Amino acid sequence: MSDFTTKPRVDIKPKTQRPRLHKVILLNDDYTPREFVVTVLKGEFRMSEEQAHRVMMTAHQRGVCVVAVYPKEVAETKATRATDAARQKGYPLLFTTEPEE
Ligand code: TYC
Repeated sequence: MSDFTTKPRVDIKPKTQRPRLHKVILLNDDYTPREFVVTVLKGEFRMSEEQAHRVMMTAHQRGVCVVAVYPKEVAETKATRATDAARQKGYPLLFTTEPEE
C-alpha cells in the first residue's frame, strides 16, 4: 500500500476579473456655448436633450460632472472624440477619464 495519505483538495479557481470601468468626466469652461455642450453629449453619449442639459448644467455649476462609465478603451475613445469635436469648432471644452473606485 502507498504511504501517501490523500488530503482533501480544494480546487482553487482564480475568479475571472471583470474589466474595471472608467468614468468620462466633463469639465466646465467659460467659453464653450451651453448648446454646443448639449449637442456633443447627445451625439457622443446617446443622451436625450433633458439628460444632456442636466449634465451640462451640473458641470456648469459645479465645475465637473460624471457623464458615464465604460470599459477603459471605450471611455477614452469617447472622451477623445467629444473633445476633438469641440477643438474643430475652436472651443476649449474638455472631457477626461479616470478609473472608477
Ligand atoms: N460655462 C459655459 C458657458 O457659460 C457652458 C459650459 C457648460 C461649458 C458645461 C462647459 O462642461 C461645460 N458658456
